[in-house]
Amino acid sequence: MQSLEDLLVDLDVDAKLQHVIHSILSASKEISFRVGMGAISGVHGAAETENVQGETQKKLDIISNQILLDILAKNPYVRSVASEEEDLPVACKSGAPYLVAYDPLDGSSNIDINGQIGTIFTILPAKDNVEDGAVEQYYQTGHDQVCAGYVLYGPATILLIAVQGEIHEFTLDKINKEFYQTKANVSLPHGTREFAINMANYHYWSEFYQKTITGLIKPESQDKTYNMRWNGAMVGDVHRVLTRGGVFLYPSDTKNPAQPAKLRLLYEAFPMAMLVEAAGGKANTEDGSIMQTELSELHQRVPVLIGDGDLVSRFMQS
Ligand code: P6P
Repeated sequence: MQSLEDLLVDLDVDAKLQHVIHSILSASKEISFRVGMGAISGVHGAAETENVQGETQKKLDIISNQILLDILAKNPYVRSVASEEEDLPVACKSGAPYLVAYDPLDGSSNIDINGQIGTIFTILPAKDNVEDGAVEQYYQTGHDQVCAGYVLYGPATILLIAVQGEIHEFTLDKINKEFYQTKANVSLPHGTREFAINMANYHYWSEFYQKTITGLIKPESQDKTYNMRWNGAMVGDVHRVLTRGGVFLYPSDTKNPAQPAKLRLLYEAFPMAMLVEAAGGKANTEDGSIMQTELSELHQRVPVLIGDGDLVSRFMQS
């Protein structure tokens, strides 16, 4: 089986970008170990702090964020890092070519129930006409990403990475701590009748969404109805969509008028959009392509419709 190192060389990925990718994955191996130890490592439960999102931070959120920060701050090719757990970007190596943005532990409410959680990351080119640590470094579009991926901490630790227009799956050998390719050129299966959405928000959706979801589950004819899955962690739901098809939806809602959308554009929607489009799927906000959307605020939130193109189109209100 091919190692990640060999794949990056075969794809002629810029050597400095390879170095940044290896730093992120080195951190993910440490996070995978900590997560795998569960409560024994004393990292379950909530910390006494809130992040910029106003969410109570889990101890493992903070630990994972610090592991990534420590490693990336030492990488000579990283100019700045942005994290879900940091209010502002952290300036690293002045003049370095790349930015890294990540959600260190997506789905952290699943930690204490031994559910799926994961690290989602994206790598963007740094800008020379902007201060190294400025938020404006990240005011780019999804198409500007040079690499994106996630590391899913489940029964296996699995990496999905999109780079040079390709998307590949790797699995961590926990004995020799190397990632080996387990799926080349991942392709999203089409026609799967499965959707992921938090149905508890039903009464806060637009009428269009209510009708469209009802249309999927109303038993007009048994072979036309859909099944539902909801993981509570985007990383787990998107991995299922990339593996067996279907669609993941987090539409806007009126539950909290101050926050109509939940998922973050920079370190959730952008990387997942790059992965899913590389696999032949579609990734939209309610206004259009995620990859064509330009970030205008570091922790900006957007509605997300991602997966099988036919299903994504069905949820786009023309
Ligand atoms: P809900 C996790 O906190 C997250 O950001 C995504 O990973 C996940 O899909 C969503 O929020 C879960 O939201 O409505 O189930 O709490």
